[in-house]
Amino acid sequence: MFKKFFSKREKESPSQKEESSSESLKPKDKKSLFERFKEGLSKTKEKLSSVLSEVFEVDKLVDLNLLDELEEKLILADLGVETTLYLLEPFKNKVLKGDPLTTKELKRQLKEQMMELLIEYEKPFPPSGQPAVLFFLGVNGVGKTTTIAKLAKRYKDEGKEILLIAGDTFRAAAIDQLKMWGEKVGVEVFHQKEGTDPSAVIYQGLDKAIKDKKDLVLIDTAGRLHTKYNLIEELKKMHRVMDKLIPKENRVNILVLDATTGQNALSQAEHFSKAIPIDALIITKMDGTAKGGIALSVSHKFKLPILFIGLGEKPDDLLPFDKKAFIHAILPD
Ligand SMILES: Nc1nc2c(ncn2[C@@H]2O[C@H](COP(=O)(O)OP(=O)(O)OP(=O)(O)O)[C@@H](O)[C@H]2O)c(=O)[nH]1
Ligand SMILES: [Mg+2]
Repeated sequence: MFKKFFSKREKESPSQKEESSSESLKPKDKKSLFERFKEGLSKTKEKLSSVLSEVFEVDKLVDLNLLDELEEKLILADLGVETTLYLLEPFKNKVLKGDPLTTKELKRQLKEQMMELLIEYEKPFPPSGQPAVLFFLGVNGVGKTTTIAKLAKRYKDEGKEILLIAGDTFRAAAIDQLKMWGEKVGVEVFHQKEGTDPSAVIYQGLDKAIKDKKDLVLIDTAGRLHTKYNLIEELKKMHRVMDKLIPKENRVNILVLDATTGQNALSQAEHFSKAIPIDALIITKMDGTAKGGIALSVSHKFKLPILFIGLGEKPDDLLPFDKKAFIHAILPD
């Protein structure tokens, strides 16, 4: 399987290669992806639709009162103050100038602006290096380990040789959890004892991945640490260790955020981006919350693309982020 996968890729032109390496970010089946977004995001949709339908109920001319009302509702749907004001500013200016604007047109333009606000991931994902390395960070409980398992399954199914590194040495159960997922999904896990320096585990794991010619390495980290070190310093150290072995262009630092925490996700993004450069986001637990608007807020504020969203606990419940499907799911026509 592995050999077949590579002999096929060797014959491809560079542009074909690039296309196939970012294949997993492309919706494989538009219709089912759309349906799954709709189902998974139903709580956010209900909230947004119920608040917005009052505003958009009848097609009438927009005035400042209506925009104030809309402002309040978008903030309640967890788009955050900054993003909401940014979205509504052009409409306020229009109304203040006395230009006619209907609620129907407002809704259409609002959706268009939401699309522009969501940053696209422009590079191939995962990177094409051997190995490509995905480094996961985020506070405890956001879903890092589960997301790693879901992605490991996804890329194993595509024929990639994968290694997981148990860089969360904070507690034995975290190592066991990753080992359990490794067995379930059928991928190798590199681990050391609880309490080992996570940077050392990462170094040894990456060294092994290079020797074993793995295609893809996914590194789990802890949202907290034992000791004297603080988390930020420890993450910086892990980053320096990766610098020694893997070129930057072959690595993606992924911040995992839990949608149910709403605006708190913004302070997490701020906190972690002080440690290392964040390249992209994965937002989990979108299925359990009406706070899906956080995706717009965090992507806008930190100019970060969202790679995937988590819509459940099972290995297949991770979908590539499709901004059109997302906006349509939370704000249907
Ligand atoms: N509903 C739902 N639950 C999820 C999703 N992603 C993760 N979870 C659940 O969230 C809980 C925490 O997930 P973990 O993967 O252990 O989180 P973690 O970030 O690794 O946590 P620590 O190891 O403590 O730092 C688990 O019960 C997961 O099943 C999701 O997209 N939807
Ligand atoms: Mg974990």
